[in-house]
Amino acid sequence: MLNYNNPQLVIESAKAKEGKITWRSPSNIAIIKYWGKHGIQLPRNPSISFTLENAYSETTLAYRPKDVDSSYNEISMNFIFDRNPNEQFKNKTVKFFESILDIFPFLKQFHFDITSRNSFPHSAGIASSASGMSALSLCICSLEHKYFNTLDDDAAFRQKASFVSRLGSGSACRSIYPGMALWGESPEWTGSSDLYAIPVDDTHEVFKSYHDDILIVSKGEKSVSSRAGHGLMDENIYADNRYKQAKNRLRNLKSILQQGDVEAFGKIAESEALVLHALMMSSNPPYILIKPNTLLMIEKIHHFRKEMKVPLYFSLDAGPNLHLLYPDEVKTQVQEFITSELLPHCENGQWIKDKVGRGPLQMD
Ligand code: 2P0
Repeated sequence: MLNYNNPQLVIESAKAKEGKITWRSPSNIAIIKYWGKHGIQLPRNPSISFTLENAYSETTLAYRPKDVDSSYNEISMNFIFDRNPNEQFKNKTVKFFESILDIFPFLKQFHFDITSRNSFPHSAGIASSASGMSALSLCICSLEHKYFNTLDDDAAFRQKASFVSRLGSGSACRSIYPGMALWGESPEWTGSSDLYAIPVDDTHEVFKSYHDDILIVSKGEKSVSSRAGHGLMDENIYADNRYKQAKNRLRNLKSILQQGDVEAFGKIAESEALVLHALMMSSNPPYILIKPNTLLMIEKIHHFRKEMKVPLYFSLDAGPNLHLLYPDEVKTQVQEFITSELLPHCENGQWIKDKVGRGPLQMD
């Protein structure tokens, strides 16, 4: 089993200097969903996603050697989110740093000032743990490389960044790669692993410029967190069949992606979204994250697809907002439909035009 624990990664105190590292890392939308986990952030089934372009987090990790009189046993940091100190994010990040000290013992040697922002509007109901945790993990891996010259090879760097991101938030491990990424062991995909995501680049051209427009149905805080939602899968009576279904779908998806079959792809994406929410509704206690306007727009999308014969399909994350998936060649027609038919049902008419992206970028 891959083990990144390394007690050697300690910096000679005379060599520790101050500096900063910035990464921009995108969110992603799962086509086959990860829902249910075990052990230390291990998925119950493999998942695959599109990495997005315009919905991203940008995180700066500023570091300086700790003062001589401060404790070397504690993580020391401030966390600024959207220009304001954020205690909730700070506490979450301190816990995350503590959980990866065996991998990065040098994290105890610095004080950190972490500054982060999202490109998408604050609390727009867009999953930010994938972009936020992947951006932070990339910064930490860059810091390791800076001091120890360990991660020169791009594939090794990304694999470690994906492994570390997974420990912060499962879905974050897929954001490390451009295009599409697969997380979880799947016999058809060579090199796939439960420990990190791998890039999926042998897809048909049509999927390399796919659109994912995000329609904001509600910006409100979710009533049940994803962490709690994953936990409820342990007692869900449909869980075993669900895990089997996801594995089978991933098997079928390989040829669909290679052949560019947008209809078969869309059918799977839509069913995955509905199954995800059905699992929530069949949890104990049950809960519902979609809103009346989510359903209203789903009906309009189905009607438009049938009448116009356009391969427009939807997905959903763990929330009420709709992700509209479609190939570039129908962009004009679909965006006209969104503007005239769907935006009136969005909160403040808000939407984010997004598409398959280039993956994370180092900014400095
Ligand atoms: C996914 N989601 O595959 C699924 C589908 C949301 C809907 O993984 O507890 O924030 O941090 O590992 O990754 C969201 O849950 O959960 C998620 P943790 P995460 O994208």
